[in-house]
Amino acid sequence: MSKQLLLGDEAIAQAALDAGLSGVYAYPGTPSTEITEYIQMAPITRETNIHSRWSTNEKTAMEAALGMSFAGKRAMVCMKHVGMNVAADCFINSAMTGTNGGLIVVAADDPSMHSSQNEQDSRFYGDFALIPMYEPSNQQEAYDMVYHGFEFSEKIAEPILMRMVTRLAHSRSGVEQKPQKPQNELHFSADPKQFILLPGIARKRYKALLKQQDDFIKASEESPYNKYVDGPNKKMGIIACGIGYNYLMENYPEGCEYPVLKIGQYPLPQKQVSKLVEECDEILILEDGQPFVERLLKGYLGRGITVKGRLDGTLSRDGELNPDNVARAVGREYQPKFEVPTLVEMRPPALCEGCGHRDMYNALTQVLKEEFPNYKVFSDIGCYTLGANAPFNAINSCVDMGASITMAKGAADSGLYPSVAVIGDSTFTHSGMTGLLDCVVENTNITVVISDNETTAMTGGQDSAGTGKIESICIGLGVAPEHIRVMVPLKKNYEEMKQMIREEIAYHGVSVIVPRRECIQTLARKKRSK
Ligand SMILES: Cc1ncc(C[n+]2csc(CCOP(=O)(O)OP(=O)(O)O)c2C)c(N)n1
Repeated sequence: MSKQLLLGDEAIAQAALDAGLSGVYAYPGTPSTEITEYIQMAPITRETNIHSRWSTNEKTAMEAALGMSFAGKRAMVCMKHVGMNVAADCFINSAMTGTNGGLIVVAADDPSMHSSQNEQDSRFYGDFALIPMYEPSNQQEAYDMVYHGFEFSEKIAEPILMRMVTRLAHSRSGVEQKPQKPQNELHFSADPKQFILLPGIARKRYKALLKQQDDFIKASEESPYNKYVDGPNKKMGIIACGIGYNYLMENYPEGCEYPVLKIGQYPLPQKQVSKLVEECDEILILEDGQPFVERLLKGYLGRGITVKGRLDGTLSRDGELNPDNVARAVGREYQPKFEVPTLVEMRPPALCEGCGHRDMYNALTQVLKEEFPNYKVFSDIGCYTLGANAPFNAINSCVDMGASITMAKGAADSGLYPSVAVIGDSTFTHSGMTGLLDCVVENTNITVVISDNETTAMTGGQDSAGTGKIESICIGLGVAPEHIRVMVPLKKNYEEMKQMIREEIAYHGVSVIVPRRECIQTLARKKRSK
């Protein structure tokens, strides 16, 4: 079959398409976005009607994919690691219902926080849900895992969690494709109550899931993605997970002197881990992200076997693995084959020149600083978070998607005035709407700025679910129409904007201000493609 140069994300997408995918469901988030974008662009998606439109958030994505699996078809859900927190309710319960058509959940983790607010490790979620997980060491393995993973999911009737990391998602390598499979026909579970998690049914299903755990361990012991490679020096044994194996091999082109257990499938293969522990004096764990395997091996008291890794300081407790720190952990000096020249000096990200968020912050902070000095601004996640930096220094918080409105509410409940929320249009529909409803229900004294650039700009300009609907959503949630004020954020409009802001802050109740101007990046792209 043909070989293509693919990003890790693209390898996952191509594998899903080749394996007879019927639908991908996702909300954008670095480093997972390219999976869905690749599927959207693939000719087969249009030709065979594969679902690929963006979902409103990760929870709706996860639920829709479970629905597709319910109907017997193969579905994939993709998200960045923090998206797992949003999807978690359905994700954990999907392990309880089990699946019908194959279901793969891709969580792309971001160790070192290249573009995230934390570096949580999604393997804890897979462990929590008690389902098998894959963690590829390279792009080909990512392809193979997804291609065969649907079958595995259908065999065990459970979802599979596929854990990626940024470096693998965003680097390219040659990937060999496998033959195209057809989509599944619509078909339903033989058990009509499988997906009804009433306590009486859920208890039975939970026992069944617990019973499956030994089979999952056996599958890991027999998995081609877990490999025990013996070495002559038994002073140390190495467990190398996912991309950690790649970094280790970079240091040992001639083969490693220590026994190595490569991990690509969880739960951990018990037999191979026992063999390594019995044969070696101490164990080094190489895992990108948090010390998931290390904690399992060490146990709570950390007595017994000697385990080295992130918990004892052999490797840093935070940040990514790389060939350098892996070299130090195995007592070697990493010799890069070539110097990487500095082509572009590092600089902090900034709002684009001409961006509407700039004009929104300029008008807003002028009014607040001069007329309402006790103000606080609760912001959210998107391009407008860059209002935290100079010259704006305009915001006081950014925690998780949707938290602007609800934190501003809590602060307003505490007596803060003015309490202002700034949220983007995509983040508003992702998880700001319910918080706004809380404010309406209690008539909270709050001013919400929905800075609408009619796209999901931060992640590259994907469609935004709220485009053309923001005012009607707010009216539907119960905001008084006269306190929904729309403005065009441009310098020439500053006086008019400032007057609107002044009036809505003075209003004691829920008001919404919508500065609306298309993102200059999507605008430029549209002009170029004309
Ligand atoms: C739970 C979660 N999902 C996805 C992301 C990735 N992400 C960060 S901001 C953002 C959307 C921003 O869109 P919008 O609110 O419209 O603001 P804009 O960037 O367009 O200004 C996304 C998808 C995230 N940080 N957290």
